[in-house]
Amino acid sequence: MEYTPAPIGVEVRGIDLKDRSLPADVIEQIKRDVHKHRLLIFKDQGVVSADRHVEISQWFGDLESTFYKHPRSPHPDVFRVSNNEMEGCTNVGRTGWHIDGSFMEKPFSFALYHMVSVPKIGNTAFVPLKELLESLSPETRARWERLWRSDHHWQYIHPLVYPHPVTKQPTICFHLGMTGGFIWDYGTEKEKQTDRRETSQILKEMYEEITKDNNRLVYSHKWEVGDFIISDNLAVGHEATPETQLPVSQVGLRVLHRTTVKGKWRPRKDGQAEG
Ligand SMILES: O=C(O)CCC(=O)C(=O)O
Ligand SMILES: [Fe+2]
Repeated sequence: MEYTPAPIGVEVRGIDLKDRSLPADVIEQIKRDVHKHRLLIFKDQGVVSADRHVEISQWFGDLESTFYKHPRSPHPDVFRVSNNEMEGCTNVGRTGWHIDGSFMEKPFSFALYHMVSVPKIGNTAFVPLKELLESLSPETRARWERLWRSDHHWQYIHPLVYPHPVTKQPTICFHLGMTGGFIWDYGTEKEKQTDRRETSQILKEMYEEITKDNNRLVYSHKWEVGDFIISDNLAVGHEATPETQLPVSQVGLRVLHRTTVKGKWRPRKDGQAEG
């Protein structure tokens, strides 16, 4: 296996994920390195079958699927995303920057993406969340550290900023398009919920911080045939760029297969890796 640094994460060459006899130590290295690099971009993988995609995903734990099962989905645990609604779910990841499963008690730990039909354009954009936090002014960082966030159904309230349960690096649990609101200083006597106006101001501020200085922090991945990406979902934000929705007549068919690995941890301020 050879690693070449990418703007976030690494490109990986010299390994065939389709090979069912990969040695256990190689698999262990991949599992370690996805936390270390956060995005492993495997090149030249050809077409990875849905069954194999699921098997690779299971190296990381049990799978969990919360999405709409499109009739063309090749496996119950494979989310099929497309620019043609006959082929897969459209408009996925277009409501704003997010991590997958931010609305759950335990957001997904990993997401694995494979573009089985590559369009001319239609990038997925990624942002490293530790670097995002480190790029904030001390005042903004201090404000974000005081915020807790709820999903759009007000089911789970998570700290916005917390230590990643495995790497202990600071990270963010968020979804700019599916947030019910924020609570300042949750659990203290200063606790105060944001109203709709303040909620949208905070979401706008987060958007501006992610995309500031002409997207300095953003890595926009241009998909090539054979790309297979494993991401440490808790450490990296992402969004589907607007071009992902361009019609087949203009950019060709786009079909993305995605799996998600069940989260093991509730985000916690104290970084304890437990329920
Ligand atoms: O279509 C894409 O590029 C990404 C969509 C997305 O957010 C996801 O699959 O989780
Ligand atoms: Fe997503």
